[in-house]
Amino acid sequence: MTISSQSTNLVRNNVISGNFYGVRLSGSTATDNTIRNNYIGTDAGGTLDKGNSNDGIRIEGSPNNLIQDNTISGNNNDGIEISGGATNNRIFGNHIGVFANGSGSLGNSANGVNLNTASDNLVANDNTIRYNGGSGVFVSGGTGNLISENSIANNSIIGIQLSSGGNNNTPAPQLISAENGVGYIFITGQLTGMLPNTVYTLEFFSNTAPGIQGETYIFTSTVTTNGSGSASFTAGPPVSVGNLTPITATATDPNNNTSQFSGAVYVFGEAPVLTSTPTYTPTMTLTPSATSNFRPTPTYTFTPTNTSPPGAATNTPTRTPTKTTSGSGGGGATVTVKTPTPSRTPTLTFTPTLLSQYQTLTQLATANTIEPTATPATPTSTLVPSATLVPATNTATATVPAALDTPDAGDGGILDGTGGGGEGGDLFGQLLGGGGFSTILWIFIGLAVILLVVGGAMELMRWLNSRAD
Ligand SMILES: [Ca+2]
Ligand SMILES: [Ca+2]
Repeated sequence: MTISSQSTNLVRNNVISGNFYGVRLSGSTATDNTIRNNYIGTDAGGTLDKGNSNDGIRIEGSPNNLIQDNTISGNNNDGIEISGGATNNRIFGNHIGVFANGSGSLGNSANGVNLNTASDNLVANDNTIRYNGGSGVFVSGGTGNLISENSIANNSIIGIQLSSGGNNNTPAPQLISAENGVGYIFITGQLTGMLPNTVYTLEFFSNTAPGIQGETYIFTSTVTTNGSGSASFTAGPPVSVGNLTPITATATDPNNNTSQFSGAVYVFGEAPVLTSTPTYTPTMTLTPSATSNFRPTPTYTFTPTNTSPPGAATNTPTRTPTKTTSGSGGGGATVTVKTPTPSRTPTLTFTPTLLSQYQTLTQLATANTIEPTATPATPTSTLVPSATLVPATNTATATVPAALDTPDAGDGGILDGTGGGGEGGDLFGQLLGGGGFSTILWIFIGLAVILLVVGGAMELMRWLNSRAD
């Protein structure tokens, strides 16, 4: 079938097989045609190779056409070739190189899609491009061809091949690692040789087999290059895949120049469990304002900033702010500062007064004055010093003179050395020692008797001598 220089045709629900080209659009005025839901190169069951002997669909310089939801398999050249500078053609949701049901190998002999000096076309939105004899998508010479969110695998060369400046030969990302997390994979990589200071869209794919292809689209993120056209990136696609799953990626610049697929990295091991670490910025507000005799309860507000890596679960901060106040008072005493809680909330009461019709406006205003009936509670905070004063221990010893002997009822006050009724003894007894008094007394008495006897004897002898004269 050839549509030459004709527009707005609809080719739908046909089996177009066994021809030279399946469908051929030719000329710049062959625009706005739609080719939808046809089997091109297969049998009516969509599983047998009844390929056209050249391309399944060939567009030669014709812009703005839509190729959607077709099965284009088994053709003996490219599945689709767009050439001659054709622009703005859209290739959406086709099965290229597989059975009509999307699985099974029924490749076209050359590329799945061949963008041959064609620019600004779209190969996007869930095309399946597999088992073709060349590359999945071959871009040669044109630019701005967006290749996005397709399933591209099992093609004989590579998934996306840029040639002859196609898509400006945008370099593929370089994946460095992919680790398995819980419900996500953690990918690191870098861009080099890209446009400086440019935002690139990264698309990530998982694969069931190694290769430079992209079988299952899983994630999109963006990264901005520096002034040297380089950037490092991390990504955390929230998907679960098995260990050793090959991961690949593409990069697309803002002008829709999509790169080739990167080489694969293999998901390995288990990434650390990513937990967010919220950063708290505490602020304290006092409502109402504190006064000299009223200290309101502080109200704390925490503003969390989640710093989770991409793909990690977002934690909800649950921390309850606390406040600890301590300090010291004068003299080293420890002071506990108590924060009061207002025990009463001022309320307003309003008691309307029934007015007579003769009251003035002034009276009316006075009668309806709203007065608060409660006042803020007396503050309950006190400064409680816990230090106590401990008197010093007095260690001086006083010398107390002994009491003089005093008369007592036991001995009538005589200085006889004996105590009366528990007295320790009179002065005479004390000087002499109470225990030796009677012995000394008796010595005196003995001496006196001796003196008396001697004296008497001398007087007797004098008398006897005088008689003898
Ligand atoms: Ca064939
Ligand atoms: Ca071709």
